[in-house]
Amino acid sequence: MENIKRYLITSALPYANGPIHIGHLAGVYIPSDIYTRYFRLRGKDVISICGSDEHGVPITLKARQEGVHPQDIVDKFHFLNKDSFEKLGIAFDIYSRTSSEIHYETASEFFKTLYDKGEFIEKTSEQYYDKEAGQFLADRYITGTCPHCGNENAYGDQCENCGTSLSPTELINPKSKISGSKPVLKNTKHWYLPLDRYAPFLKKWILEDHKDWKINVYGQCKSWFDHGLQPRAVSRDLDWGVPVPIDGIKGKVLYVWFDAPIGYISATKELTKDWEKYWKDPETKLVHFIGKDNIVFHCIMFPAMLKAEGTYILPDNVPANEFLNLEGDKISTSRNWAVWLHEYLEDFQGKEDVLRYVLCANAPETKDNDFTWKDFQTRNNNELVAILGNFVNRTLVLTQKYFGGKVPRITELAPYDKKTLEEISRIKSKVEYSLENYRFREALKEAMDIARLGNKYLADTEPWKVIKSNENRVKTIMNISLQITANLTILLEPFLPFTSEKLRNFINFTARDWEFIGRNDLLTVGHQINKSSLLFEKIEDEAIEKQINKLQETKKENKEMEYVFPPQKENISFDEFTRLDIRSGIIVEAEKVPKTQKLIKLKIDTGLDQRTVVSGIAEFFEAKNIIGKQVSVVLNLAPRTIKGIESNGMILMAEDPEGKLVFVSPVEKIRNGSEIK
Ligand code: B3M
Ligand code: ZN
Repeated sequence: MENIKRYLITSALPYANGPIHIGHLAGVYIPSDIYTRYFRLRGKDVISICGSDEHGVPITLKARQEGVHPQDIVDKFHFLNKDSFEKLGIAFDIYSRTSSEIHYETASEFFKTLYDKGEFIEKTSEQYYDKEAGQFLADRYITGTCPHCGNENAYGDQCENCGTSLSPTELINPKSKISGSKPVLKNTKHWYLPLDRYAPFLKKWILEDHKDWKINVYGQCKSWFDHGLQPRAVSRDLDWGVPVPIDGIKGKVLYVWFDAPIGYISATKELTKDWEKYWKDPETKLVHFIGKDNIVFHCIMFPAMLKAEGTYILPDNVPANEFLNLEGDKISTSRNWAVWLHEYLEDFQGKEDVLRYVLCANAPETKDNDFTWKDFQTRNNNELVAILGNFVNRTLVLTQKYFGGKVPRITELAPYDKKTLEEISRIKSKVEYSLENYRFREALKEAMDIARLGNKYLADTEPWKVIKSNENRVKTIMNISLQITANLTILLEPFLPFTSEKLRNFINFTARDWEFIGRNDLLTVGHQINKSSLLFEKIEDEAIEKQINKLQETKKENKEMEYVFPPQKENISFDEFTRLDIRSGIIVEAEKVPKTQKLIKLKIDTGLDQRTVVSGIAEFFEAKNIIGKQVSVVLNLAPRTIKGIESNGMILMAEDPEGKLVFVSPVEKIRNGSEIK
């Protein structure tokens, strides 16, 4: 750790228009928290910055849909997300928000500095304007037909059907999402950050000076350079956001991706009066934790802004993760296809570290990965319970049983004992290397190797057998096992802070200094450990089935929502309708038609007669269960022979998108033969 005096760690500011889900956690917040906790344990000067990203079109759209003010939306999710992060042990030093006053001041000042330095290009261009709503339309406020695939619900910036990125003027039959009217093109002035002007600097800074960046990040930046950087608008025609701080300018705000990264700076200002030490001293190491969809903003746009402003440091690394999927499908807020953190905390109280463990072990560090509830259960039961929990439990129980909970004295160290103790330091170095290179999955696995080491040591030395013949030997074995346990409390803290705390209480141990790892005298002879309980409990199938059923329900709801009902048929005249003769009737007999899946032969009392009707409802109804049911019957349908049976008429059924059939019948009992019209 060359001349680094302090660490400034930022985590992507989640949009305050929805809850936090496991994709956010695996991609950004768990790696960031592990990294922060590690350097804190090493006694470094570390600050971890996060907060809500509260501007941007999605928030205004959601507010409009819900008929509330954007501030109501961001207030709801700012506090929900802040609370959820705290409960998961994500230890930010501050969780601020970009609707704060200090952010408005900081972002406005930042913009003004660049504006006064003449860093922006001013450009007037034609943009869609909604005359009815009296406002310009941001890309997401315009829908129309995609010129590439004909999707009629393409957005002004992208067609989600074929993935093509679009500009609003490419849309066929553009419509405003605000008033539904056809927008008109109108001139409007905006300010642009000339990214092309900073390309030479950015290319050298990344492609030459940061070859150490993760390949997925480095590769994406390279492709942006290969395509050539273009000036990027830093203002928008919106009324929700940081107003453009130029005299006489109204109804324009800073583009959300200009103001949000400045949120890191304003949050730091809010946290400490020494904020400039962190943001302007080259001996600060700045690391941005983000998801891959934010790479261009954190590696190109924000560094260009910082460079143009001239007094800030640039990030040392941006270890972006890829995406986490859920049960084989993309996580999606709009389709409610997610495991929401606040719901997890409700359903799995006391199991915060299980989620931290699984999401770290499965983190999409170099490629997209998949979260399944089965894997969640397996890792808890086969790793946390069976390895870590088992080792700790045996160590503590045997120490209580044989030595009344007091740390026994080592009498004589065998070569195997020495080798085991030496292994701890070797593992510690590997964990350090992995953590400092943002390889958190690897670091966690290596940290768990200490629990594997302890488990193997106990299995090999079998103190429960040796106690009968050689108590002194068992004293040595249990002392070493307790030292391993004490090492684990420090080593695991970055990953599993709740478990580490619990374990420290079990062994009545308070040290939290990373440098202590590797020592075999952390617990002195005679030290009294406390009563303990199980570190982890098995997760049973029903807990997992409940979650999987919840997702199945969501899938079904999505299918229903996504289902496009067939359009209305052509109009018919009233005379045509009156030619239909529909009566109320009762099913008096019903029997399945042999050798068919779907058919039931019905005898219906229509009030005029008793007639046979063959109906394709056998997949939904047992013949015997529908006898006596009141139905609506079309009498004057020309007779048809179905499977050799003459069917005279048809009963009315309703069919839903999944093909489920239900009877259509007058809600009250009524005489057979009553006309339905
Ligand atoms: N609000 C996160 C996202 O794209 C975005 C990050 C801002 S960090 C300055 O979901
Ligand atoms: Zn398309």
